[in-house]
Amino acid sequence: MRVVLSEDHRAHFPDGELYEGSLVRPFECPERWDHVVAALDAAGLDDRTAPDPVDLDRVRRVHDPAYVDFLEGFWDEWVASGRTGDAIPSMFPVRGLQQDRIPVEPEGKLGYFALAAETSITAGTWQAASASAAIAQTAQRLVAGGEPVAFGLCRPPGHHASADQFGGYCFLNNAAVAAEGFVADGAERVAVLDMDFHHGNGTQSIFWSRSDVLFASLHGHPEDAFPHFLGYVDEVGAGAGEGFTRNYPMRPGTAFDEWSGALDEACGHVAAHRPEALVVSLGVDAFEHDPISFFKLASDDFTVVGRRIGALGIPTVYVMEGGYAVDEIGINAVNVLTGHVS
Ligand code: SP5
Ligand code: ZN
Repeated sequence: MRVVLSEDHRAHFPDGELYEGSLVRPFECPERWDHVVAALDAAGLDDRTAPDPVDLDRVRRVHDPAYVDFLEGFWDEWVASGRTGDAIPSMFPVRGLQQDRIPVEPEGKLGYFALAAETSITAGTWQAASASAAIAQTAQRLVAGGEPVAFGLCRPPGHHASADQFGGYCFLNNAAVAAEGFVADGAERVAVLDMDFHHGNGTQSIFWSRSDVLFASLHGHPEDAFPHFLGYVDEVGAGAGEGFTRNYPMRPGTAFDEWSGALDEACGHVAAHRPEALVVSLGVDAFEHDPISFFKLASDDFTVVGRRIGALGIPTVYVMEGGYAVDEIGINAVNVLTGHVS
């Protein structure tokens, strides 16, 4: 299996994450990447490729140009305005406020493009986020070129990022970039299967009104879990996209027997779509010991997940998303990959 990865991710590591009233060391940390690489090594998955330079024209097919410009240039604006600490959003264009003017003042601009306050922008955020999108693009290109499966070791993750908002540790939506890459290359039908513990609100919103890209997500119920405001079962898409979004919210304590039933249903929808390519948002925070999540999947269960997805027989790009039990993130992610090809 081809693996695409880059050291550029290290450029993004905020000083703190706003968590339950404190600034804590971010759960989404660079060692996550190291543990995945170590597990890839141990499994003999050593066919490694560096990403090609990011193709921003293709990124702009799923993200607003003004948002891409914001991500690229904001740190310099922040510093030029006299700020010295990481850029933490704190005020948002919520109900009753205007959404049709982009503030010029950096604190306003930051909040305009943010959906959560736990995610900061730092000096290296654009370097890491654009490299992460480039990894997804390169993995997509490999599969479009005939590879049956490729793994993009993306960091930072992407599935919470919408067309014009960052948050949930995400900046550019790597899965959406990969899926749209297949469309740009001529695919008529693509599917995104999101197995991260958290609902992929960004990916869902990007493809909400479209029938060509099916989106299916398994996640903690929004009544119980981040991102709180999306991911209910009655969200099925709109207009031409009606029926092409499928959500499987599950309750605290959900173990593999129930979770795998939802996976089977989601895979049924994926197969019925007859996609030419599949993108998997590979979060492994459904793991039983994840520090911020509440499902009960064991490490061995992830092998079964990969086998189930591999059995679809669809050319597949895996992109790394969440997973915060750092010591086990590698084995859990690699179990999915080895399951896929077994
Ligand atoms: C990509 C990804 O997995 N992003 C997740 C972002 C979650 N950020 C907010 C976390 C808030 C967690 N609250 C859980 C309380 C458990 N005691
Ligand atoms: Zn997650």
